[in-house]
Amino acid sequence: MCNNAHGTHNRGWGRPTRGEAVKFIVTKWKSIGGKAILLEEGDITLVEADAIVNAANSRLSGGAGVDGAIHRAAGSSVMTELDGIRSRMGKCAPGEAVVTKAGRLKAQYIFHTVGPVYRGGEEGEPDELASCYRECLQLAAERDLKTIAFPAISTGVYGYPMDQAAAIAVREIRGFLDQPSSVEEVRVVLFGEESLRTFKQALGE
Ligand code: AR6
Repeated sequence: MCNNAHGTHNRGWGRPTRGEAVKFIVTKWKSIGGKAILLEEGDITLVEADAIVNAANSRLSGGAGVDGAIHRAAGSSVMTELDGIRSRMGKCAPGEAVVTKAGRLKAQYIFHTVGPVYRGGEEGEPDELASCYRECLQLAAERDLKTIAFPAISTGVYGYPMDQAAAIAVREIRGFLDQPSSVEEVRVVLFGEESLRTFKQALGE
């Protein structure tokens, strides 16, 4: 096991450390302070973390992909809470995030963030996607949370190329973990081996 600063290691753990979602923990990266990024393949709704990030839409109205799966798994209390948020603040812009409790998920909170729709990459999408990660990590730190799980925001219905999205995600998470905060572990939960491979490359494996 490689625990050197900014090192990575592969370890074929046959079972997850927590929860049942994760088939395999493939890569663990540790910052100088011992904080970790875990890349995992599985269903994020089954992951245990203090906060789980949802890839939502601006209307916060639920949808397909991760959004649909999270609402189904968490139950209707989450949409009821979002209804209240929506009536107070209207739409949630790309790059921003709102917080609800997590219903039946094994988490305290869901951070609903709105990724950019990919339109070629020159209309501010990289900044918006980076902001999604930063905002959610900041929300976790403000709540003194230790663990947070992200899906690959914008890489499904919103069409962001996985390699570009992975590079942004890894850069933002690493940058955040290099600063002092309560957050000790960031899990990126990916659907499919191809996504996992791409994130692994972004992590420098
Ligand atoms: N666990 C982990 N990853 C998942 C899961 C899951 N259960 N389900 C899908 N993915 P997407 P977006 C992966 O489309 O691109 C919704 O309709 C998926 O393979 O969920 O940000 C919203 O309401 C992909 O790599 O989110 C919005 O309208 C990644 O998660 C819109 O989709 C993100 O795919 C948001 O689109």
